[in-house]
This record gives sequence, structure tokens and C-alpha cells, in this order.
Amino acid sequence: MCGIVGCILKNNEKAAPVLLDCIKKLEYRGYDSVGIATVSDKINIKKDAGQINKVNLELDLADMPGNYGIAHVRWATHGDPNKANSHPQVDNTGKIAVVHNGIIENYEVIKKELESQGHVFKSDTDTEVIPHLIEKYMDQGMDLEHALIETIGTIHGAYAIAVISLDEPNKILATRKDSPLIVGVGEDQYFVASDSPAILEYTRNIIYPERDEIVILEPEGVTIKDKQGNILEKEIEVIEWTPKMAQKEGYDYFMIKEINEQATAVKNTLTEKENIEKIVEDLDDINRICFVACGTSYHASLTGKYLIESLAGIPVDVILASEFKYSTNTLNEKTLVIFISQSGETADTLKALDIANKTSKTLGIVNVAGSSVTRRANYVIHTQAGPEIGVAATKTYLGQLTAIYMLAGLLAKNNTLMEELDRVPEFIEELLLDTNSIKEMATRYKDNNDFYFIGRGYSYPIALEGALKLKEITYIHAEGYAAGELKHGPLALIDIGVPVVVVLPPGEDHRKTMSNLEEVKSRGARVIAIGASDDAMLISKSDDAFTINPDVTDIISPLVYIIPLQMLAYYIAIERELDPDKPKNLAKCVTVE
Ligand code: F1P
Repeated sequence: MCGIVGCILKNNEKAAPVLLDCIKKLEYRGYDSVGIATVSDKINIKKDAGQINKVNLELDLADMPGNYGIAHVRWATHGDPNKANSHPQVDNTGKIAVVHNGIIENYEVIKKELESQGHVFKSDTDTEVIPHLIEKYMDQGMDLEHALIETIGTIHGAYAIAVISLDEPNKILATRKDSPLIVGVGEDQYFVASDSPAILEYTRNIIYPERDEIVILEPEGVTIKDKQGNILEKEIEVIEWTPKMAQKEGYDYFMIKEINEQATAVKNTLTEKENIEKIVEDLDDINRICFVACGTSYHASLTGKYLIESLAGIPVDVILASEFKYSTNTLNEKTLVIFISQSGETADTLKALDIANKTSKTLGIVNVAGSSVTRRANYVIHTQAGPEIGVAATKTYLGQLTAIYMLAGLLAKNNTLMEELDRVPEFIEELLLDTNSIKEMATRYKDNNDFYFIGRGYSYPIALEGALKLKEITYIHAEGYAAGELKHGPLALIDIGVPVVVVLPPGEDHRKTMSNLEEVKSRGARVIAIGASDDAMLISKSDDAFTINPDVTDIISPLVYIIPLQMLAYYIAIERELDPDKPKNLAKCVTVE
């Protein structure tokens, strides 16, 4: 949610083209507006509402003087997405410019007070108080560093901030609390950014600043201090992701590239087995598991409940991160609380993690190395899906499922599951070889207004996730239901021509779900079935079918059967001429509660 970048280059190279390039890589974090500020003999600012390509055509964002500057993409929280509310935000004099990701909770009180002291505000943003506060403290005689320290002592909330001041040239200051920020240490070029894909092209040497540490970028290098002014020795970590991994590589959109990378995501995540073995050994005394997550990660958690309860016999709860604080009374030291998050920065998830850390053992299943969940959880499993840029999670979901399956298999000492898991990449590759039928289906269903997805057991979370993908990127109303629940309400919504996607792998419940298929069909629904290629009954009863290798058993079906549903959503979005990578109102990294 919002992305920030700052960069300082040596040798008088122009920073604006680099800032533009970096901020483009963060567009998945927000696309309500974009802005860049650089410093020459004055602070130059270009900014406007809209996606980067549109604003760039109007303003030529790379054409700005100065060898350092800051940039921002916005996901609006306070104030409409218009030019005035775009970042960078400046002080009264226009000498201080700030980009910010997060929310300043006490901005109204601060704004009133500053206004009474003569400060004039030009936007509706919470962010604007930051440059004004820095101005106020500098007017009192502080240097930029101390004015920033004073400012973060005044504001409450979440922030990653980068700031420049004309009065202290050749310097970018940055700091963070509860919003992500990384520091990139290149050769003669230094960066701060919300996330590593922004700067992979320039450096893979990353420092992770902690809460309220002050980062100072200068042409000579990077200094990180604590609030008392002590210089800190920070470790530089080399990130494994390469620039190529964060590019479209010939695909039209990141989402379809990422869907096609899912066999690799599973294969790579399987390499976490040794790490998971050690975690399981260490956790031999737990008697309950609690999954905590949001969105797609929540759906992965639901699959975890089915698996772990049935295979390992350990009771499992699955709780939405935003609801977690209402369920904490029963946690104790024998509870393992598992936090699943592709970004590792979801605000609700982090809040819940802090609560759980007080009573229980915590495990993070996370895709972004170095992210906050990885730093705060007792144990970490990294899903090895590589950078995911499309806002709607696809390959990270497969990575999460793979990690959960390994965890379940090892907790239950179930070798058969582990062997089945090894075959999953092969099944996915086979499925991806021919997806034309899904493309064709998209042309037939693109104008429908409502979709229902049903499944039973392991297929229930698949139905939920299929519905979520469809609503996220096509804006079609879609609901997922447990197949058995249909007759308890949703059946009333089924009418002539309403599409119902039935997720129906082979298995002991096949007959029951088949009856549910018949029920919707007899009420006029158009049935899209996802099932095994040797399931003649399913194929004959459905209006459209996508079939999968019959060796994919019910238990591992979540890892394979979700793929046609991701593709259906993708191709319907394309048919509706929507950008599947940037669904409206959403962002990849949800850093507000
Ligand atoms: C949760 C999530 C994603 C979704 C989107 C917004 O994020 O809901 O599942 O696809 O990207 O955030 P996380 O906690 O898994 O990072």
C-alpha cells in the first residue's frame, strides 16, 4: 500500500530516470497517483493522479535535473486520488519534500496545531503534516536529522518515510515504523525503497532497518543511526531474487507469467523440507495449531486445517488476522500459531503476530525474505515462489500450499503424502500445456454478473479461492460455498443461466458433490466442472468442463485444481479489457489495518 523510493547517485548522474524505473516496479503497491521530487538549485516536483504510464506521458517524469530524489506511488487512504493529494508532499517553503507509506493516526490534531501556528496545508492527506513538522523543528534550529527524529516522536501510526531538504543538499533521510523499508547498497548509488523489486536492477545488497532507525543516504555511502545518534553496524544481506525474475519476460501481464511459474514455485518450495523437518522436531510438544492470515493466504490456511487435522490429528483453527485479537484467550505455550503471508508485511497479520508472540510459539510462512513477519516470528518457512508482482496472489498461494503440505506430512510422518507432493510439479506442467478451453470459456462467460463456486472437503477452499480470484480481477460478483451448504440458502440464488463452477476431483465424496451439481443444473445453472479426465459422468453432466490428470488425488487436488480457476479469472479479465495485474482499489501489500 503506497510505495516509496529514494536514490542518490554519484557523479552528477540524473536521478529521475532511475527513480521512475524503480517506482514503476512498485506500482503493484498502489496506482492512484505517482510523483517524483529531485533536487537541483531547487526542489523539482512532478506528480499527478493516475497510473504511471498515463502520468508519464503527460509530464515526462524522467526529465528532471538533480542526482538525487524521492518517488512515490499512492494507494489512497486520506484524501481523494487527485494531484494535490499525490506525494511528494511539501512544507510551506517548498524546501522540504516527503514521501510516505502508512497512516498518521493523529494527523488531525497536529494539523490543527500547525495551522494555528501559520502553516498552510494544501492537501487532504495525513502525510502533509510530516514536512510541516520537519519545517517547524528546523525553524527551531534543528538539523534535518534531529527534525526527523522529533517528527517521528510527534506522529503516531505506521510510516516509512523518505525526506529531502534544500537546506541540507546531497542527502536523503529515511525511517520506518510498521511499514516496510529496505536500503539498497549499490556501487556509487544508494537507495531506500518499500520493497526489493524496486531496486533489483541496481543492487541486490540489502540492509533491513529496524523501527525508528534513521537511514542517511549520501553520495559517499549509507549511514544508519539509532535515535540517540549512535552509528549502527548493520548486516548487508544479498537477496537471491534477480532482476529478470521481476520482469514480464514476454508475457502480456505478470499474472499470467506467475500462473505459468507455479510448477517451479512448488519445486523450489519443496527444497524447504530440511528446514521444516528441524522446525517439526523442535515443536514436538504442541497440542494445537492456529493459522492466522488474510485473503488468499487465509484460503491456504483452510486447506491446512483439513490436512493437519485429518493426517496429524492435531486440532487446528483458522482465524482471519483482523479478527485474531478476539480469539486469544485460549492460546498457551503449547499452541503453535502459524502466520501465512506472501508479503510478510500485512498490517493485520503483524498485529496478530505481536499478540501471539506473548503466549505461544509462532511460525511465519512467507514469500518475501527479510519482511517483517520473517523478523518477528520464532520460526520461518520461506515459500520459494520468487517475486510476485500481480496483485492477485497465484504462485505464492501454491508456494504456501506446498509449505503447508510438507508441514502436515512431516507432523503426521506421512511419507505417502510427501511422495505425492513430489509429483505435483509434473501435474501442473501437464495442465499448463493446454489451457485453450479455459480461454474459450472466458469468451462465453465474460458478460455474466454472478458466479458461484462449490466444492466439498479439500475442494471447499479451492471454491473460495476461485471465487476470490474472479471478483478481485474481473469485478464480477462471485461466491464460494461448501457444496453441502447450497441447500441452506444459496440455492435460492440459482436461476436459468447462472454459472456454477463445481470443483470435483475423484475421491470418496465424489457422488455427494455430483448430486449438488445435479441440483443446480435442474434449476437452470450453467455448470462449469473441474474434474478428472476419466470422469465421463462429470463431463457429460456439465456445460463446460476442464479436465485434469486422474492421478491427481483428492488430497493433493488443491495444488492443481486451483490453476484452471486462476486462468478463468485471468482470461475473463482480459475479455473485459481489464488490467489483471492492477485490480481497482486493491494493493499487493496491505500495510493498513
Ligand atoms: C493478503 C492479500 C493477498 C491478495 C492481495 C492483498 O496478503 O489478501 O492474498 O492477493 O495481494 O493481500 P498477504 O498477507 O498474503 O501478503
